[in-house]
Amino acid sequence: MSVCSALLSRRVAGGGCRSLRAVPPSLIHIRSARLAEPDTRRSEEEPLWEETGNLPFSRAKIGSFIQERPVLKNPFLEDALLRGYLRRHLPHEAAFSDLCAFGERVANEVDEWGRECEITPPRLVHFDPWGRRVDHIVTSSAWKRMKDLSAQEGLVAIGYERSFGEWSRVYQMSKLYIFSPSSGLYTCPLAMTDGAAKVIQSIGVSWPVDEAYSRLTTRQPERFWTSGQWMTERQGGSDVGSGTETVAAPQADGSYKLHGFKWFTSATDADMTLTLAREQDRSGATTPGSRGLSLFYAEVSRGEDGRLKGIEVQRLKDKLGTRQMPTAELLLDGLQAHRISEEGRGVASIANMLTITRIHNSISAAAAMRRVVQLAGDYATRRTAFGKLLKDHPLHMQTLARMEVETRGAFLLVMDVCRLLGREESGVASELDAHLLRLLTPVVKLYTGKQAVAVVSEGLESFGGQGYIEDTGLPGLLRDAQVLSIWEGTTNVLSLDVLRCVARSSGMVLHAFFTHAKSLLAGASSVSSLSPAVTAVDAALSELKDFVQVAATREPGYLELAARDLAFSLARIYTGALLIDHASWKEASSSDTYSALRWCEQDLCPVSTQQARGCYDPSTAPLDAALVYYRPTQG
Ligand code: MFK
Repeated sequence: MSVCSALLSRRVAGGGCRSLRAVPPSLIHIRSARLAEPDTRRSEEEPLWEETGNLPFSRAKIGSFIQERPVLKNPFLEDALLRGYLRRHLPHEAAFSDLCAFGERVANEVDEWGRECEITPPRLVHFDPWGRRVDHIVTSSAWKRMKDLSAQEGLVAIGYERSFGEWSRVYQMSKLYIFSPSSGLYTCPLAMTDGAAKVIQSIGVSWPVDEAYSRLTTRQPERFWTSGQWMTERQGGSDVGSGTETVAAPQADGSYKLHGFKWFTSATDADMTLTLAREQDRSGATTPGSRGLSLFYAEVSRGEDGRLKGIEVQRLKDKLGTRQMPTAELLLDGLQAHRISEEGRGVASIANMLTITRIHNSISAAAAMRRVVQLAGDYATRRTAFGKLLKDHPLHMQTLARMEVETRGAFLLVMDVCRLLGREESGVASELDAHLLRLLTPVVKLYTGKQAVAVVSEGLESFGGQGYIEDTGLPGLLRDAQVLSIWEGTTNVLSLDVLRCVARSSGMVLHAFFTHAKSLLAGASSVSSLSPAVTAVDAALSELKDFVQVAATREPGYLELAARDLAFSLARIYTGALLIDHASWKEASSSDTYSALRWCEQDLCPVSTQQARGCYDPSTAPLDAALVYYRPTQG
């Protein structure tokens, strides 16, 4: 007989507490805890509980059960798809051992720093104790360590060293992928640093940006610079052509002084920036619209008096997430700068930066999904409910499996874009590759941004209430995911960018899309287990082709209404083809096949589905507006 049941029998025999037999053990514990409070009379049984060493709630009053936390393990070793993808495409021992060692460092060291960045957010000190304006952005020591680590690990440099030729971007982005969720958002300055290096490289590495380029791409922490990208002004971040008020006043020495107000400048502690401004002519006049915008390079430095030269930091942004990172409003008050694009070619020149930062954004999105799936999967092996571990509840596992499928799709889509970028940069890209890169960059950004919010939100739910508790570190994942669909172009702006590149290429980007997707399917045609998926993607491609043919004959507003669904269709179809392709690899696992099949069960071509319902017909726009603004008349 256990001590507990012996006790119960004794009490019942004494007639003192008959009803206890029906009371669940947990309530008995609560009762005995009350008895143990200092001012309460001690019960006669208590010495016996103490003797047995079985006196729960006697001190802490919180019970003995403590839920085990989810454990972050080496994110490289834990990621079967990442390792499989690299084994297939980049089977280099050096890359594997570097990623493995970095994964170890992320789990055992860097993740803590990321947490420190979150709980020690940057703050702005406007004045020194004697009243002198200094505008110091004070960041945590962890944030500074992230900068050194980024240089040492070559998180930007790898993309420019090109040690692995056309696969160098895949290698670089794999590192960023395992780093991102532990990075305390340091991936944001790295994205812009990478984008700035890319812009400089495409313009030409010469004065005045040669020194900057070497610092952006170095592995030496003491030389490493990060860059900002100051584009958004008070009128907004999407319509840059109309919204940019900053003017560039030419100086006698050929440089410029910038005057303007930048409304969202991320990672404001950067060492330099690329920014847009309107060049003034001799009379001070500027050209309106995008045609008046040029691209400028400026260093962020301080004078001997400690003040920022030509910049005032108005305030730090109070953001939903990404609080680890300083985002500020800046008054440019005569900031010295150099024009690095041709006059009026600012938007086209900064587009290279947008391509890079949008790919980084997509890496962060896929990485956020992967992280929450890893943690939720680990937690399911530690958490018991309704008599068994969560992992033994089929419905729970179905939910995690769906998250896994989304994560796999996002990963393959973004890695394929990195593959294309690497090919372009190493000079081996075909025309088809170049078209695909242009089309898929907005597609991957907009699709993974949305997926990340959904998957991370679902992931939090899989922890129950603990997913909602700040110091677990989990809510921060969701807050930080929300920026991914906003930053660097919203879903709708990027959907319109898809239309832009279709129109500007006279449809060649779509031709490349169909050709490559078909070739991916062709490689899997002999794998019978994949045939339902192949059939589904094939059918979706036909539907998409039909849509394009019909849309080409309709009024311009038709395509605009369809833009978002079109972009989603491109993402789902292409991702389906990539999952199929990966699953047809000779070393693929049954999970690779299963995820391809599952992915392809969804509506792969929503633009066709919605078209059949008349959702883009001319009557739709006024009906949508009427629905949004419907107000019942009184009574
Ligand atoms: C993690 C930190 C988070 C902190 C919180 C952040 C909150 C949000 C803060 C922000 O605001 S982030 C800023 C987000 N803004 C953007 O990403 C810009 C979004 N807007 C666009 O992308 C617009 O489409 C764009 C500004 C590019 C439209 O400008 P235009 O001038 O109307 O474009 P236009 O005339 O179609 O194209 C001009 C040239 O650029 C053309 O070249 P050409 O003259 O040679 O033909 C285009 O081909 C080229 N171009 C435009 N987009 C391109 C591109 N080239 C390549 N790729 C692209 N995506």
